[in-house]
Amino acid sequence: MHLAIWMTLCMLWEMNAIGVGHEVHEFPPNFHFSAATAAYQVEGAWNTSGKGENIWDRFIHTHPDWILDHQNADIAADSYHHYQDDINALVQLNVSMYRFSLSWSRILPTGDLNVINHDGVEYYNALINGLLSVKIQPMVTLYHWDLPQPLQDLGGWTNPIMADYFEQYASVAFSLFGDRVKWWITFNEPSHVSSAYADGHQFAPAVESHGIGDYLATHTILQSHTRAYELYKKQFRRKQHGQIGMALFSFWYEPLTRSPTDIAAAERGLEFELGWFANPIFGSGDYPKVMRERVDINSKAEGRVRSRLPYFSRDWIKRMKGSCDFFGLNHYTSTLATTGEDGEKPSRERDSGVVVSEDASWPTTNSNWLRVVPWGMRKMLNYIRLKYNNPPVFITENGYSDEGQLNDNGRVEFYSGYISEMLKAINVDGCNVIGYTAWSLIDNFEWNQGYTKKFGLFSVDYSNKTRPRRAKKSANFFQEMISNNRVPEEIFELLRDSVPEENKEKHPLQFHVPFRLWM
Ligand code: PNW
Repeated sequence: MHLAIWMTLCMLWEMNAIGVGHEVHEFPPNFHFSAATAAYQVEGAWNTSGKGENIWDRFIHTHPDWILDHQNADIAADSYHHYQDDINALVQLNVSMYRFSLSWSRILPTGDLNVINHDGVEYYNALINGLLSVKIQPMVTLYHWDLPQPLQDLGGWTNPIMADYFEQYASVAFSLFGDRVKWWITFNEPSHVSSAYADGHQFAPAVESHGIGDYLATHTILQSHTRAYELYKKQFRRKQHGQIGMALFSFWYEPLTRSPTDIAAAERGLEFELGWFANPIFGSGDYPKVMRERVDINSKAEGRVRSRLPYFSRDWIKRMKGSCDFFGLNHYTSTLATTGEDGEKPSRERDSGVVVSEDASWPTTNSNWLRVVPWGMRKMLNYIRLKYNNPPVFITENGYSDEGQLNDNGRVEFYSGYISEMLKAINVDGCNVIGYTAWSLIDNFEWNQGYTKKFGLFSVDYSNKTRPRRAKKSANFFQEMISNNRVPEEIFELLRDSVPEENKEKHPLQFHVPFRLWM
């Protein structure tokens, strides 16, 4: 293109006069807004109407002391009986989608196909039909951490046989609900599922096998996902026209300093957390190269005869590559990265050679792992755009934790900041983000933190038997933002330059390629 024309176009772009056809603080056409929950965290009814026991039921009932407030989720927000109140809350929010998960053991109490629990199936039918009747699309997660206990008794995700069970469970879900469900997520945050086979009693099933159990679990999960994806493609897609993704969790890793070793540490941090799953699915089809090299070397040095990181056959690499229709991203926060040795021996943490820390200036929340770092969202999205060839990204979780007050200014600020940064990633940088999900619709059971951490746009009165839901200030903010299809300009203006100048070239995969959209 002629240089003069090119420069004029660049200028016009910067002035927002051309390009995407809408302003920087506006959402693109057909953007999806959603809010999320997960079965175990909200449903309750843990042993009623034929539901089987899962690993979280077992974990909590045998070790109440492993939960911060010694509470359980036997009743929780009782969505099993009050799902209509959840639907009403979604209507009030004005979202076009609801992300929830199926409880495997509510549908298949033994985990296997020998028993199909009619009441469980009817519960999800009623929820799905209720949503569709008010024009809300269901986005359904098949696995949000609640494995049927009988399958854990066989070794859970470290046993490759689980891929058979998962494929069969997925086939039941597609057959029963796929006529109405068009958005599927196979696994929620598989890195956390696998960590539960490494870190002992943090999460169910509380296996302690760091640097071994977690790598094995991931190996099975990736194959389970791929088999469900292939099954859908072969048997269901032509009729049902749905899409399948995975919801991957990642911190943004910011190099501690500009030194090449810190930049490399940040890259490794991302590869060992996000790339562990994203590289097999959206990249080369295999684990990240740096992971393969480091775990192989460490395993050898430990005198092992095989690498702790299992190998995929060439056939599996081919099958996994491209096995998602969209990239589900659960992003909450950032961390600083430097090179060093940390964590148990052996462990994924130690294999990564990354030592993380927090910047004391980043505002805290009620969860100690979660600090408010809105610009990390923009960097995260741009990293995915550049690393994995700009796939369609659906933000499947993003949210803020406090004590549950209705006047939740901290949450409003969090959402304004993160959503503004997402809009910059879309409208300025050209990231292909197609939807955004708030975690969570309602205050719920926060795993080993019990009810001490609240993420909801709506509060739940746990002292009342009917568990009434009440809109917080953030719910009203959301409702307005969606109705106006934009983040309020005054808020956006404040955040226009929220990436500190000195941070801008810290990472080699930095963004700012504003012309990609229309080239
Ligand atoms: C995610 N961490 O979990 C889950 O998908 C949700 O079920 C959960 O309620 C939500 O985020 C908020 O925590 C996480 O310690 C649990 O870094 C722990 C961490 C991150 C995410």
